[in-house]
Amino acid sequence: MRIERIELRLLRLPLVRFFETSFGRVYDRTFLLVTIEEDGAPGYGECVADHNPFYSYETTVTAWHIIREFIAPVALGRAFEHPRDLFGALRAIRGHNMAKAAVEMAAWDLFARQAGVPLSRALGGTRTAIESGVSIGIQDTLDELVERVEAELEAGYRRIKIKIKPGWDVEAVERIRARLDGIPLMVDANAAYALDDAPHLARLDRFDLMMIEQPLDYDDIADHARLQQQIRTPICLDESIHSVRLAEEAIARSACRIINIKPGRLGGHQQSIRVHDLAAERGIPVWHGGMLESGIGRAHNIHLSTLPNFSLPGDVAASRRYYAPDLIDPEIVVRPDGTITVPEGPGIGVHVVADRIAAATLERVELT
Ligand code: OSB
Ligand code: MG
Repeated sequence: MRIERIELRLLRLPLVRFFETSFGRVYDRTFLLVTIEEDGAPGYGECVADHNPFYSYETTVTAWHIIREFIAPVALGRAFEHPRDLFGALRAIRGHNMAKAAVEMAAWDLFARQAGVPLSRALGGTRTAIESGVSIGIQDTLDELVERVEAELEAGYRRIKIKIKPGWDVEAVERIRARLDGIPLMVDANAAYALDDAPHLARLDRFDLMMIEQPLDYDDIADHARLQQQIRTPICLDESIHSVRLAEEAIARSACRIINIKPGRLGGHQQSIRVHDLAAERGIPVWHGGMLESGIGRAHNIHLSTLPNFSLPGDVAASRRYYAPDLIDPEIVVRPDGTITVPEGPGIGVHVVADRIAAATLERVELT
């Protein structure tokens, strides 16, 4: 493929409902949309970098800068045999995985469209439907939390994840368990604790949680290994796993028993497949994380989730939980059995609504 044109847009969409993590509460989502083109055929990629550098150091502004000044010249400069070659071609750029991923994923979409196959097939996926879970943010009250958990179970979701932070953890889980014993339940701390909190986190052990996601700092594999020796609940790493090498290190040091895969964090589909394969080899289950994506990024996530070692429900939920309307039509729906059907058309296989994108656009640039 030869990428002839890259369009970069900065978009803002209001969230259907606020989302609160240990980083704070948000009411809307700002992100970049990358559209690439060859012979008039498009490829779409969503950059999951946020307005602020809280989840990762990347922001919409750094991603814009890195794509425009450094990634686009490489991507536009030569023909690629396969989208899997793009990440390696960007090696000289250190980090900035979210910026790289947006362009790489757009290239995969274009590649699959040109081949006339669904992206899932191009990625090596095998499923026709994926299992959906939900991530429920911190609420104003524990009563509201329990209500939301019940509503999502009612909608069919196959596992519930709640966000935790100091002051909103053991009691929150206790309240849910008191009412809904036995449901598949997990927690995500987004790095809100320190190793000294181990005795406190061990109080979660009696609730039979599927896992605790990223309890400690984003760059701390050593302390996660120490923590895992002090708690029974399996640790899952999200923020800490930026590369195949870090995944290997975390597994080797027993810093986690499960890995959350987000292509934005890892630099795209190719690196995600490599972490997926490595984890499979080492007997570590993976699941697909979410970054409050619009339907475009969400469609990518669905396709990647069709690989066989995505053996736990992901944070890949229905459009209506996030954006109404979504940027795609029809929107992504979760069936009453808690699964999402994988789109069958070429590429990401969803129809992108141009005027909704135009309406949400704050800035736009075209690179050739
Ligand atoms: O840690 O998984 C996370 C959203 C934004 C940033 C980080 C995370 C999340 C979520 C939401 O948990 C997942 C989703 O529903 O998209
Ligand atoms: Mg997480």
